This record gives sequence, structure tokens and C-alpha cells, in this order.
Amino acid sequence: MTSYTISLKVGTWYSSNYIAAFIDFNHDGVFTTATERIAMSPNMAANGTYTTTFTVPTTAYIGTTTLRVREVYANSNIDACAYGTYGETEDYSVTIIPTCNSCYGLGL
Ligand SMILES: [Ca+2]
Repeated sequence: MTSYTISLKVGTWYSSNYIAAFIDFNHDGVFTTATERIAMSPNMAANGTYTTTFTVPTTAYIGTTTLRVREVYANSNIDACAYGTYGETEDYSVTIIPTCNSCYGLGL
């Protein structure tokens, strides 16, 4: 299983900035916190960058899915959809491709 690095930069408020990232690994349109939250920062000062690593589960569906990044003020347990007082949500597309092991035996 390959480990990936993600870096998330918070905004300009002086404190209590928290940021999280999610990937919809099973393409069901729901970001399950327990299994699909790939990053959850500690309390960050203004303009801080939180860097962490995550792995793509072997059960992840192949194909393009959504990576959601949320910054929520004063929330140390960010949910992908719940209301936040201040913050920002951005969605990106990511493509999950098979590992080389999946190609073994195909004569590729
Ligand atoms: Ca999901």
C-alpha cells in the first residue's frame, strides 16, 4: 500500500483554525469520517500548513472520485458536510488507479 502526502494550508485568522480532508473511496457520495477522512489538523495559527500522510485502502473503487477539503473555525473534529460557523469547503477530483500488482498476470 502506497503512502501519500497531503499538505493543507489554513486561512488568515490568528488562531483556532482546523482543516481536514476526505476522499470518497467507495464513490457513494458520502464522506464517512471514520474511514474516509484522510487528514485532521490540530489547532493551527494563521497561514499554517498541516502535512500528513494517508494510504488508499485496498477496497477503494477504481476511478475518479471527490477529495473534499474543509477548514472550519474552532472545530477539532470536522465532518465533511456539517454546518460550521466560519470556514471554507473545496472539492477536487482525484483518480484512483490500480496498483501494479493488479496488472500482474495480464501480460502488460
Ligand atoms: Ca464514501
